Amino acid sequence: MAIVFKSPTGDASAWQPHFEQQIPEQEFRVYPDIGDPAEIDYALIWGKAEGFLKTLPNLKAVFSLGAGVDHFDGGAEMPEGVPLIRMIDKGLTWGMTEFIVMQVLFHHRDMIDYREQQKAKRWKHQELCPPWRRTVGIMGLGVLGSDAAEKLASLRLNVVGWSRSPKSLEGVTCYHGQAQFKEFLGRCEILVNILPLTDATRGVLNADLFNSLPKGAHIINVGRGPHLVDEDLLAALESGQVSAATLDVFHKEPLPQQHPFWSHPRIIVTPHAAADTVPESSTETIVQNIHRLEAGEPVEGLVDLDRGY
Ligand code: NDP
Ligand code: OXD
Repeated sequence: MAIVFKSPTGDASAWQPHFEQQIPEQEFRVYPDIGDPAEIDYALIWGKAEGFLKTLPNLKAVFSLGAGVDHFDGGAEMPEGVPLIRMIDKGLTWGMTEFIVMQVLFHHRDMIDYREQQKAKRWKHQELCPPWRRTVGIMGLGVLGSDAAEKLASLRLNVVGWSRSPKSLEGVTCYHGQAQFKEFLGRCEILVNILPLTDATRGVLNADLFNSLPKGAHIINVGRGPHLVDEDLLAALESGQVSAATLDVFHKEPLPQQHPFWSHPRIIVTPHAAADTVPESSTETIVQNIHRLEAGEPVEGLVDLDRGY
């Protein structure tokens, strides 16, 4: 019985001791040294699986090492009948909330202007906006978006959120579905995108969306690069419809050297660093799910491959 770890960026040695301690009956193997493929029960995957999963004849489940599962190409990588389970990890959730809160406050408190003013050695006090007069919108009220929304609401910001199905969150006005999308957007002075990348959400951050926001809105994209139509954002910044943006994710990562986002004065670029899965805490959730699977119980974070998240 063995678990195989495959990730182009993750450090297997950071995970191995936690698996060996928490589930010693499963040998921890690191791709490509997988031994006999027939002995592999579970796969821990980040990045493209590149056909590997279909070479494991007795695979019981696949665990994504991240919350996003877009790298599984809509399930094309998955062997028939094997469940795909996404990452739900308190370390990842709290890390994402930290990043979103930090960036929302950065935009709310005019830091992008102060950054430019400092470069020009200009002393100018921007007019303060009390938090209850600032509306922040969160697109995606799942595990990550809902935690961030509630924490932002606790700072007395006026928080609205949007999801596919109806939600009820303390201190947050919740909208759902296409029918309520425009009404939601019309309120968002700072808009955070934390949607999963699916056929339904690709390109959602486009000219039409920007034009539906209050003039001068700020954008924070921590979902995925292909949510954003890059040239539409540049045009919206040029016209002043969008005032500034924080971008953590990109169509191509690393962001190519010649990309205009790097040097744009109104864009903050971070290298897909908003939040990381924490091996220590996430091993616990994976192991709990393995025990649930073995007991025939429902798992947490089961991906609906038709829906794409
Ligand atoms: P969840 O599956 O828990 O939540 C997804 C949310 O998006 C749900 O509220 C869902 O609605 C909503 N949603 C999905 N499709 C639509 C749609 N078509 N219209 C409206 N709402 C929709 O995901 P997580 O919160 O765990 O993660 C979200 C994403 O964050 C990941 O997929 C990943 O891309 C990104 N991420 C980025 C990181 C970074 O470092 N930048 C780190 C980790 C994750 P409903 O609740 O109704 O299903
Ligand atoms: C994730 C990510 O999806 O880190 O977890 O992007």
